[in-house]
Amino acid sequence: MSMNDPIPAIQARALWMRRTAFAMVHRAQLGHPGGDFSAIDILAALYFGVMTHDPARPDWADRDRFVMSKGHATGAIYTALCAAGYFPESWLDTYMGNGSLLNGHPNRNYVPGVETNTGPLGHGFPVATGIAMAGKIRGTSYRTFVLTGDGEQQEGSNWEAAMVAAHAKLNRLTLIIDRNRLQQGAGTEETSGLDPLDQKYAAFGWDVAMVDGHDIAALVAVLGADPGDRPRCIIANTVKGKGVSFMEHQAKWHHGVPNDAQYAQAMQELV
Ligand SMILES: Cc1ncc(C[n+]2csc(CCOP(=O)(O)OP(=O)(O)O)c2C)c(N)n1
Ligand SMILES: [Mg+2]
Repeated sequence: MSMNDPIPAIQARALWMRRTAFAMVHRAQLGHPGGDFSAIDILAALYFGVMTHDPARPDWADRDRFVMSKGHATGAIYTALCAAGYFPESWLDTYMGNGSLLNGHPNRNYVPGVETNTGPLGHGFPVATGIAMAGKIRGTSYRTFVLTGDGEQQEGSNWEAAMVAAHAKLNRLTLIIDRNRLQQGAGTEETSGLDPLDQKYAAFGWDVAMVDGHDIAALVAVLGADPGDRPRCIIANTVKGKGVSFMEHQAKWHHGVPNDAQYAQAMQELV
């Protein structure tokens, strides 16, 4: 089935995802909330406004595929899959606990809806390229979406995928880059600069678009647009920690976890 909820309904999903992801991180005292919050609007737009998928049939052959290449942001992918109905809410309470199916990085053998295991940065995009190539060879119509971090783009394997995807004209492949300008401990541009990312992908033969990564209507429009004849790269300008004042643009919230007072403050702001 195709999910195309109205924009306010998708915004409500994104709010629930932020609150729920932060509750999971608070309970577990583990996680990557900064990167969860920069990605959540993108995932909400994909799962509830763009992709054709059926939570009752995670292995349906014609489903659109989503690969969460920035696999550390499990608060984002698990809340999206749960909200869509891939698994019950009670699973979220077990996040990163002993024996939980919801590990710190997503495992396709445990979690319905996870397309491929991710966590080692630089792997998801090449795998998604293979998924898109298989679809093209078989003449199928599914689309493949993949989300990488921006720091993740420093891994060389991404550029091998970018070359082959353009060479093979994988027009049903869409790469989204979560351009929050921060990686684990510092800014991307002071670590190993990426700009001008748009010109780099254009030079590799990709269609390139820029979008405000927190504008759900704009995300649904650009992600849902007709694929055209080349692979598409969407640079989503985002804010790491988006939605919580003391977390926004702060590298320390990459894998920072809240104490009780910070958690309470965040819940007051996320309304
Ligand atoms: C190959 C590899 N090296 C290092 C790490 C540890 N690590 C996890 S997240 C991260 C920073 C990622 O930054 P970015 O891609 O910008 O993600 P975001 O800002 O969206 O959280 C690092 C270094 C990893 N998971 N994989
Ligand atoms: Mg980043």
